[in-house]
Amino acid sequence: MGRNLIAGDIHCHCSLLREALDKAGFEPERDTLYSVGDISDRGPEPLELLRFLMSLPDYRPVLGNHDLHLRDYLVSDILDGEWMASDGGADTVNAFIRNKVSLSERQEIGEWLSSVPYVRIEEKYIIIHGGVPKGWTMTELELIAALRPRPMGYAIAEDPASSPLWNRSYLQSAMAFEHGADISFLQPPLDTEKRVFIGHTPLSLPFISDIYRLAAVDTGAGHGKKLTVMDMDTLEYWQAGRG
Ligand SMILES: [Mn+2]
Repeated sequence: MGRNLIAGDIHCHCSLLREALDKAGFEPERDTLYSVGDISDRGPEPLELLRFLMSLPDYRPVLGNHDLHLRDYLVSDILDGEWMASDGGADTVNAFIRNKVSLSERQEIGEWLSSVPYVRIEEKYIIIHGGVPKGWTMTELELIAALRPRPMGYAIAEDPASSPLWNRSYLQSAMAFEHGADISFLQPPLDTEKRVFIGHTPLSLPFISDIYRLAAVDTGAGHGKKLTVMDMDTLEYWQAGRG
């Protein structure tokens, strides 16, 4: 049996990912790699990263908010203004143009991104980009896990299906609890034995809460800091990058 590893928000840092995976002793033919979303934007190697991830025998991502923008560009030619101006979209789009990515590869990547779920629920793990929205139970998460993003999914900004990609309240509650807040004032832990893995919120170190069954693994690779790869069972982790 191979190991199950999960990467934090990669943000086009293919070299950092490969360095962290090397440190972890990742064996692509044996191990499974998960990621918490936001593979897109901000980093230097968008095409290299997409090609590497799509070549892995067992890669299991979820969508991040940045990935929805890239997917909408590749599938529907939607160039969201805010994404282009301030979220790294312009560099990502330029990389596709500069690298003369063929129409067929562009379609292939778009279709592949369209197959990536918002939420992934497995026997021992739940993987979500942002977190569990307030008031949501396993029932809502299971419904969203069965959905695939609709065409122009990002353009429908109020689409409740995308709210787990943006949520931060679950992490904030878990952190407040670990700092001594009374749990009765906080968003309660999800009623599950599964471990919840999230990204989206850059932290200086991975954050673990046993009460919330939570592991937050974004350590800011998209902001010039570190990329974390974590063993999903032992919670041991390896990092690459500065910061
Ligand atoms: Mn994000």
